[in-house]
Amino acid sequence: MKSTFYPPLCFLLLGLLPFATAQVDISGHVRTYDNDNMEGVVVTLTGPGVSMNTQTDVNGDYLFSGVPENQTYTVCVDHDIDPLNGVSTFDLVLTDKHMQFVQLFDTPHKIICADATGDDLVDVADIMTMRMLILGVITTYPSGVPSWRFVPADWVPDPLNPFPLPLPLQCKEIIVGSSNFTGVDFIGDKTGDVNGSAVPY
Ligand SMILES: [Ca+2]
Ligand SMILES: [Ca+2]
Repeated sequence: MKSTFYPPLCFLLLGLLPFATAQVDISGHVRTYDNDNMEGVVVTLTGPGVSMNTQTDVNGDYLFSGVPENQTYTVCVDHDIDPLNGVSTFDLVLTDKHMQFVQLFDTPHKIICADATGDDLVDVADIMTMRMLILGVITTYPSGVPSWRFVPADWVPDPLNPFPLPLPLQCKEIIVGSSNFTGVDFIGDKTGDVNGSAVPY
């Protein structure tokens, strides 16, 4: 009697499916140095064959879903809007006091904020730049300095000199395994605002 082999149906179906890579989620949070959540910050994720972007929500949180596992990725943040946000003559006074060693900034993040010219120094040129911005002589910071500069939240700067900022600027490289990757957090420093009066939007 002739016999015929019929492979199990599930094997046949598996043969029709494309190769599927397991996927994970990558998430994080963006805030100011004084813990205000930052909404609307553009977050990008790049890696082998992957380029995604999203924005932080009202709680400062972001999420990338369905990212292929076991890859190295770069997460970057950007929020280059409203350069004048939070910048007033009081910031000039405080920056001058820091420069004169009369009243030093109490966090290295304020030193980053004060460097309006982006040359990794806080000096009179920064005060002049802030003043020109307040007066409307300029509408953006020189040398491509963005309105907000971001550093990874787990970065530990020298409290007296946070420069140079960690590379790649405004980004963090992460090695993702087979589990969800959480806590890719950033701190935003508003250029020209050394007393935290900028609105964190
Ligand atoms: Ca400077
Ligand atoms: Ca201010």
